[in-house]
Amino acid sequence: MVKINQSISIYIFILLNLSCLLFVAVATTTPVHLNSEFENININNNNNNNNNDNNNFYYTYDNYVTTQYKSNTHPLKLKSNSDRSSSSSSSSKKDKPTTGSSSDDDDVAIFKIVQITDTHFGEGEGTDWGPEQDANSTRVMETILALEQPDLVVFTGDLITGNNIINNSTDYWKMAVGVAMKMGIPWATVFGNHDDLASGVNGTKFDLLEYDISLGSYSQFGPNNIPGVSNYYIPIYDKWTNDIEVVLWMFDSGDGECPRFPKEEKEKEKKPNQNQQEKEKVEWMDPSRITSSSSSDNVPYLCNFYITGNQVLWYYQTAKELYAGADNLPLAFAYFHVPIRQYMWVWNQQTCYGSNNDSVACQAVDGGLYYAFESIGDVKMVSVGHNHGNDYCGLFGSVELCYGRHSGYGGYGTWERGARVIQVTKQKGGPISYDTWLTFETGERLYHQPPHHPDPSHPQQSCTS
Ligand SMILES: *[C@@H]1O[C@H](CO)[C@@H](O)[C@H](O)[C@H]1NC(C)=O
Ligand SMILES: *[C@@H]1O[C@H](CO)[C@@H](O)[C@H](O)[C@H]1NC(C)=O
Ligand SMILES: *[C@@H]1O[C@H](CO)[C@@H](O)[C@H](O)[C@H]1NC(C)=O
Ligand SMILES: *[C@@H]1O[C@H](CO)[C@@H](O)[C@H](O)[C@H]1NC(C)=O
Ligand SMILES: CC(=O)N[C@H]1CO[C@H](CO)[C@@H](O)[C@@H]1O
Repeated sequence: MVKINQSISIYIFILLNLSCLLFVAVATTTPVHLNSEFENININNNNNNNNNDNNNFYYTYDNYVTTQYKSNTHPLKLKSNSDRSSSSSSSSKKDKPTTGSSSDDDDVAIFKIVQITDTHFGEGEGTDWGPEQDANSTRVMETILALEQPDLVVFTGDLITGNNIINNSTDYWKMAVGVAMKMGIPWATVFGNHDDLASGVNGTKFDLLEYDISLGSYSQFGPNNIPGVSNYYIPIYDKWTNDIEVVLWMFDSGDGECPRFPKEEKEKEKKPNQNQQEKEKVEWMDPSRITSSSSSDNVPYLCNFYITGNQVLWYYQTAKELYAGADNLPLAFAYFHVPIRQYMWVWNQQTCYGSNNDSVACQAVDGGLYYAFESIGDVKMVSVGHNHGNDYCGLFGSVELCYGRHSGYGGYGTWERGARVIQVTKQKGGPISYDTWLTFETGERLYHQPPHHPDPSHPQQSCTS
């Protein structure tokens, strides 16, 4: 690993906090090189005898894209009730609240997403309570997915507790996504901080994503040269025009282990009392240490401990390209695991809806994602996991920041398990809108979460860890 010295770390920190300014630069200059995190990192150094850290390398995201793993490409589309009843006889209309009041089933199309978060399968491997806990999490998903019959399930991280798993991470991964898989419901995943900490084989993020894709998911490998692995987007198409109506932006919020390092390798790198400064750096990965079975893919992935400026730049540029020439921006949502710090600010400053029974354990550094959302203007709602006691939504600027609902019996907390649902509704030729609610394992739905007004005497000052 290349050591980034402290002065450079501070420099990086300052640059990242100037991300607003960087976006102004992004908007006005081409080509774009946001290289601050990668200065003094020599990407092509496979030769250990030539360990020169001082070659500047300008790293742009569009150099390398992993293509050998074929995600599910069957297009996801908004569907009308008649599309549903012809494809599935069990789907009952009364379970699907619609915002439209159209008398014609074919004039309204809907897309429903259930967010499952923090199931923590495998937490109790080798215990007597572990299998029961996992069976409980499976039951929660079975209940909620049978009730909601969504068009997509998004898993927002901590599907497994990798750090407690000895050998078979992929088996637990399959338990997590298996309910959706068995029910024939499309699914996609992003990583949390516990998904890649397993010992032994098949436990790295790279392995898990490869496995997830092999099972038929809509997950994708992000570009190889931006930090993290699960950085991608999913387009959802209009039923009538085939235009992209909805975009889901998926981000790898990092932490845990590095994408391709098994735990044993990474343990050697860990220092006691890893301080904030060290956490803020982006680490280099030496391809010679990759032990994944997929090491034929010759470009490494980088570690990350938050959503970095380069991931933000990837979003910004990809969105610009995707939307170039479009009359209207699609409606977009973003999913990731660890909240950005605007979650803390929105609870401090705005009336929010729902509970904050944890503090907000937000990302230690702001890579500028929120400002990029505002700048592009497509993302109207973000939903995360990570803090099991939190399920609130609050409007910060023009972006609704929401938590999902702890879905698993794994992980801390005994708050009633549930899931957040987002339902998009479009009238034929008309506007598109969305609703969100919580559905619990009891089958109850909560459409209007209780308001919480800001308490200026007790603001949360910084992200808890
Ligand atoms: C499993 O769920 C049942 C019913 O909610 C509960 O009583 C039990 O304690 C749970 N067991 C574990 C290990 O989570
Ligand atoms: C894990 O795998 C290793 C090597 O394949 C094996 O020696 C060990 O017995 C396994 N442990 C468990 C708990 O299955
Ligand atoms: C690792 O994954 C491969 C391919 O998915 C599988 O054949 C193998 O059994 C897995 N190994 C373990 C120990 O789970
Ligand atoms: C994973 O391995 C452990 C230890 O061998 C075993 O007890 C457990 O049943 C396995 N889990 C699955 C899902 O196969
Ligand atoms: C167990 C617990 O602390 N519950 C609280 C969670 O947050 C809601 C909303 O702020 C409170 O009403 C609960 O008492």
